[in-house]
Amino acid sequence: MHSGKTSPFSSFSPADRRLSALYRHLEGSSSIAAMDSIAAAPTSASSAAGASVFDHVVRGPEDPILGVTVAYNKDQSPVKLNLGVGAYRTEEGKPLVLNVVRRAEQMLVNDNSRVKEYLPIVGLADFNKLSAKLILGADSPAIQENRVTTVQCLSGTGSLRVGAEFLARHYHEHTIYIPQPTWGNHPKVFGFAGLSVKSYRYYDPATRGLDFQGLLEDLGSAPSGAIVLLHACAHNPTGVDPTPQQWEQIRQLMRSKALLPFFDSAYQGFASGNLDADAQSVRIFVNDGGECLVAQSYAKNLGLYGERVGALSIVCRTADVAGRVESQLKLVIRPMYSNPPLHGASIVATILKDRNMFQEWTIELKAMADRIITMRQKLFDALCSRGTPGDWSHIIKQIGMFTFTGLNSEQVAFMTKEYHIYMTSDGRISMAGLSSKTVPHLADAIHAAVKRAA
Ligand code: KET
Repeated sequence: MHSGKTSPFSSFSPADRRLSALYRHLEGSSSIAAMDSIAAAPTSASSAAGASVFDHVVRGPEDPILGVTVAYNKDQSPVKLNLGVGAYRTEEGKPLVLNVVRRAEQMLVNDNSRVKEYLPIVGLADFNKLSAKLILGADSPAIQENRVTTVQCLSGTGSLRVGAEFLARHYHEHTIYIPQPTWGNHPKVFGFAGLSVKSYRYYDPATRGLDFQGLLEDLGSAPSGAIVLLHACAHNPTGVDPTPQQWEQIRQLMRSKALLPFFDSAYQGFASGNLDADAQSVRIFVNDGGECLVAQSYAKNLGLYGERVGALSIVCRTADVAGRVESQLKLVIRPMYSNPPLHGASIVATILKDRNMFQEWTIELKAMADRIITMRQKLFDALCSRGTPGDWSHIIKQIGMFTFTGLNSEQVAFMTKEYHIYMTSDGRISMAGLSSKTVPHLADAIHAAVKRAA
């Protein structure tokens, strides 16, 4: 929870408001180092010839997630293992391009009628329609009533950011509640957009499960109208999701207090292997007729990481409101990046619009989800067979791409130094980066780290 202290930024330009919001969020947190590099001011104008006008710039820290890959790439060890970033690897440890994606790309390349003109500001129309259908369901009343506006954005992150910028400009309440813990980029995405970031209790380290009581209490005492960030499924980093009954209770509480849901859907299909099942949380909120925002990413479920394909949908009360909201989203997007890239969205639209290709995708997606589940079992078994102290059943209970191991930052540092295993310092491991061959190495490392501390 954050205190109400005032920030050092006293003027009111939009840039200052953003810095101020970010300052309030970072204050007292370990990310304060990041702030240093923003707040440092030049001590004097560079007068000497050759001195850089950027001499005052302080080196910023590496990103807590993407920086793990930077460190991994520098390691020369043949046994090194990257379990940091959430990126799917095959049993051979290689990145995977889905067959259905290769097929779609081939079709696009062979189609000589295709040109490279700019897309509209809101992106590819087909892609937007199909993305809304994918997350809300083909029979969604909100879609049928034309009260959803969808804009193509730069993957999940860009969709969150565009949504945040829109809310900062056009929504009356500027406080957003994010789960504790959450994806490390959330506070920065929302803070830099000018929103004030607070957290709600989510994970209970004692049970390694949901702190449902804490969640209800914190959302129950949030100011009416506040924005609430919800992970649609496969919560990152904990792998802990509310049950359908708990979702229903969250919905009732949020609607009774007019809290605005902002769903982050980065793992649709990865939690259960089923696209519809993983969209249930969003659908129960949309089916009650209320409003919400949804950021979708195709990075993981279609393996389109570097293509940066995603969508922001805003579900409104009426078609008229949705039309006006879209007109304002265009004004947010145009000065940011003008319009989104064509290739990735064309791949997605090609697959979503063809029944056979869609079917092929669901099979490949299920195979990825199943391989991750198999890795959970193998790691759990490997720790049991080593007699590693502690209860490791959370490895098989948690869902999605990650296991939140409960290992502390010292144990993680030990595993990196002695075993060349790379992961985020909060003890999260990407199960998608693991293979049958590398499970024993990871289990040895965890075993040694735990025994060492005992
Ligand atoms: N939301 C969540 C919850 C999330 O885990 C990620 C990515 C994103 C959004 C953004 O994904 P995009 O590539 O912009 O579509 N998470 C992984 C990668 C990263 O940190 O960028 C990760 O946690 O490893």
